[in-house]
Amino acid sequence: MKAVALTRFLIEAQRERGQLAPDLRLLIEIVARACKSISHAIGKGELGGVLGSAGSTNVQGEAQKKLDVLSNEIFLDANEWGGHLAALASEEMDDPHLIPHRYPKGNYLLVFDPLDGSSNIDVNVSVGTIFSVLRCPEGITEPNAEHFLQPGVKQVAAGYTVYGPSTLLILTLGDGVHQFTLDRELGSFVLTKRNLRIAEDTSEFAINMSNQRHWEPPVQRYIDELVAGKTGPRERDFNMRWVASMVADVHRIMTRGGIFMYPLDAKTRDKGGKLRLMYEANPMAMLVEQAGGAASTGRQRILDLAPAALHQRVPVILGSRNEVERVVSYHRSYD
Ligand code: AHM
Ligand code: MG
Repeated sequence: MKAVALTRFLIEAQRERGQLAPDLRLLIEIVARACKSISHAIGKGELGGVLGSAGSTNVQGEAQKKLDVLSNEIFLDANEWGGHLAALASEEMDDPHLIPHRYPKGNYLLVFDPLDGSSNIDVNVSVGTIFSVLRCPEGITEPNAEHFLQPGVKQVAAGYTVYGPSTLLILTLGDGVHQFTLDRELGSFVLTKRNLRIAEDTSEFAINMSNQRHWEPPVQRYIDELVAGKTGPRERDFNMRWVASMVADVHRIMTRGGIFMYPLDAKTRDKGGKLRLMYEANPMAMLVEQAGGAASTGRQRILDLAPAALHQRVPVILGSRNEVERVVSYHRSYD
């Protein structure tokens, strides 16, 4: 079978299924190109002089790595001139970035985490980029943060790239989830899996166990039952994996099922959780639901949340549907 490059996949989606506006196709192609540049910079590692701290902090008070800053710049440079965007917002910028006046403005808003899992960069473990595409409200030419505050159900596309042993792009345009692998020689993303599906059941979970003492009772109960194994109420053994890069942990679930949790706990309660709604939870929730899984805060479907702030944090529980529903039912019985 002939390899299908991302460009062809997008053109066919536009032509055959009529589901893709030309400016959205351009947007996805430009995002993919930016991800290729990030992949290239990461691949150079120590030789590129890009490892280590940038000596600055972002809006959330987190220390920025050189690659956080570089990846953010790559995204801005790539996306400014195409005429497809009205503005961009990212984990690394306090406020939305408007398209400079010298370029035409488009109909979409792009929200992204340029380099997720950046604590893993210096130890050569997988990191990634997460992005979400929203429509700019009609008649708005100078969008501000408020115009980005749309619930996740309004996303028109979402995706992530994993910079691992190979670089993968996982994409949804609201019609299933598809995987592309970067062919480094050709410099293009090639379709390698259509319609990823997350198994409804699983025996694998991902959570930072060092936070156990801080969890709420429903999460304590759920994890206690899993680690009790064959002799516990679940009557089987569960395995645990935690890469500490959301993209890598979610990608494992996309590939072979599982449940990923960054629940509310005593450490993050004041902030509302650890992970960010707009550029981490929402795009991942859209992808997971499109692949047949579920995504909840424990109390609410993530995609239904009405965001109150650009950098808002939320608890995240996502993956295999039956496990997510079980955790949600435990929350219900304690609340
Ligand atoms: P980042 O966007 O600053 O990299 O933080 C988000 C990351 C996620 O990728 C990951 O799930 C989590 O933080 C890891 O947290 P922990 O350090 O508790 O393992
Ligand atoms: Mg992140």
